[in-house]
Amino acid sequence: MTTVHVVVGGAVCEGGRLLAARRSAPPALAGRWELPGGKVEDGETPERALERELREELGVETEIGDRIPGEWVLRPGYVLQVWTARLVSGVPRPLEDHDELRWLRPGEEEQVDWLDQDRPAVAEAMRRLAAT
Ligand code: 9L3
Ligand code: MG
Repeated sequence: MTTVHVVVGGAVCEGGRLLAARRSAPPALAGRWELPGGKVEDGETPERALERELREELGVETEIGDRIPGEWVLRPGYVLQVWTARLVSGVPRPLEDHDELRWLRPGEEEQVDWLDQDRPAVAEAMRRLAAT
């Protein structure tokens, strides 16, 4: 039996902008931008995992919203799934695994070098922001 591991990413939106986070590790990914998040642990739902990751990485409490449809292969056995998220308390800071954060409005997404697998979800999150 093979297990597919899920990595969850958060499309954190506030005030019509999407949060982008620049990775500081590992070396192969450092400098690339992503939707913050990480691996779902055993016994965790993806939503709870994302809340935990956003708390650990950014120091914020969030409410997880809709899933952005789709699933993107990161490497064999690992897929990225993305949920929208809303800030409940705290101001995001790059506490762990990131060295810079930016808030981007629709149309500004090409200002940063996203990880390839994040791009479709970023595009969809920006379409939703632009429509609201
Ligand atoms: N990853 C890709 N896009 C994302 C996230 C959160 C993660 N939006 C990739 C980078 C790592 C792997 O998934 O190779 C595990 O992520 P983490 O636990 O190092 O954040
Ligand atoms: Mg992470």
